[in-house]
Order: sequence, then C-alpha cells, then structure tokens
Amino acid sequence: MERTLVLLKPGIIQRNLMGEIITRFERRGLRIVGMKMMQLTDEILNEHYSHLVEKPFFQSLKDSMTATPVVALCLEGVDAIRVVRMMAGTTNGRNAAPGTIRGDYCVSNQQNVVHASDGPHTAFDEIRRFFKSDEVFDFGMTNLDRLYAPDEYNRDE
Ligand code: IDP
Ligand code: MG
Repeated sequence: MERTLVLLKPGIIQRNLMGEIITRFERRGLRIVGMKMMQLTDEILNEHYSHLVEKPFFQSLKDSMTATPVVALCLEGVDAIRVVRMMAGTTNGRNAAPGTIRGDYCVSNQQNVVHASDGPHTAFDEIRRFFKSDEVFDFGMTNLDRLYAPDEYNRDE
C-alpha cells in the first residue's frame, strides 16, 4: 500500500467542487486516511514549491494558493501515487486529457485545481509537511478483497 498527498486548490474551494473531486477518489477505490482544510502560508509554500523558486510565476503561484484555504487529503491504495497522478492529468489543464481531473475541471497551467505527489520520496515528505502524525489514520479496510486480488495488496512495495 502506498500513500500520497493531494491538495484541492483554491479554485476548487471557490467553485464549490470539493465534494465532486473527493467523490472521484472514493469511487476509484482510494481510501482517505487524512483530510483537513487549512490556510497555507508563505513558509509552507516556499518549501512545497521549492523546485519552482526561480520561475517567473512563483509569486503568482503562491498568491493563487493562499487565496482561500485548501483541502489536504492523504490517500491510500496500491500504487496510489501513480494512480492519483494519472487521475490528476498533465500539469497544464489545457493539455490534460478529458476524464482526468484537470482535463475535466480546468483550462489553466497555474490554476490547475489539484496538487498530487509525483513520487515516493515527495509523497513521504509532503504527507509530513501537511499532516501531523496523529492526523493520518490507520484503520481496517473491510472491502480490500473487492478492490484488489490478495496478491496485489499483500505484496511488498
Ligand atoms: P505538478 O503540479 O503537475 O506536479 P509542477 O511542475 O510541480 O507541476 O508545478 C507545480 C505547480 O506550479 C503546478 O501545479 C501549477 O499550478 C504551477 N505551474 C507549473 N508550471 C507552471 C507554468 O509554466 N506557469 C504557471 N504555473 C505553473
Ligand atoms: Mg509537482
């Protein structure tokens, strides 16, 4: 099982689309093991987007991310990082395939409605960045056998 970090960006909050996006993850079979609304700060965004600090759009990106609170989700599933990245679609919403979240809910490169961790190391760091240890939960999932074959969810990753 893997865990990944998703942020529902301010565009989703402002457009009252939180439930629709969360429903997509639930319907797919991902388990929500952490969820909270939070106001991001300059400090956390400098860390979260440190790979973009030299970009001309950096300040504009940070401004867009602090316009309203965001919703942070920690999602769990087999290969959850890759599954959720594929559900999010390519960064630029205008290039994102229909059926992906960005492809269905946005037409912008910056205002691209969701964040999703891009690999195991970033997922690990990002979950710790947005959730305290007691805000992410371990609880029994009763329907694993309906979502996966046993050799899928038992294998070591
Ligand atoms: P990702 O969110 O698909 O992982 P990153 O390259 O990590 O993409 O960029 C983080 C965020 O920065 C994007 O989701 C988007 O909001 C914004 N961004 C990335 N590239 C551009 C750009 O060229 N112009 C404006 N905003 C951008
Ligand atoms: Mg990224």
